Amino acid sequence: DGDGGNQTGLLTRTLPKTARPSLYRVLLLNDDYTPMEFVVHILERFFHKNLEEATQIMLHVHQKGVGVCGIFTYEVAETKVTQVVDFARRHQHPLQCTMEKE
Ligand code: TYC
Repeated sequence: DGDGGNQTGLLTRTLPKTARPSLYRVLLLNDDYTPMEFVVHILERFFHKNLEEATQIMLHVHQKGVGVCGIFTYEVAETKVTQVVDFARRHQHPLQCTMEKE
């Protein structure tokens, strides 16, 4: 593996190269009904933010309409979106969470 002949007759070694996975932003969207404390709880529970970080992100979303909760590989991002939306629906809140390629 890695040793190759070429037209020069020299033996060269090919370095193993690992491709980086594509990354995805997980986004929270603002709405008029989901309580602020519930959004803070989501950010603590699913995105491992402390109270200060979670409050900053929640207020950013409240003021600007959208904000980034975290950046993950595809399957992790997809799982976060599902967990957040399921948790919000179980508590009867309309909170929307989505993902986009970085
Ligand atoms: N706008 C909501 C309120 O005033 C709070 C909120 C913040 C809702 C962020 C969703 O992603 C959200 N209660």
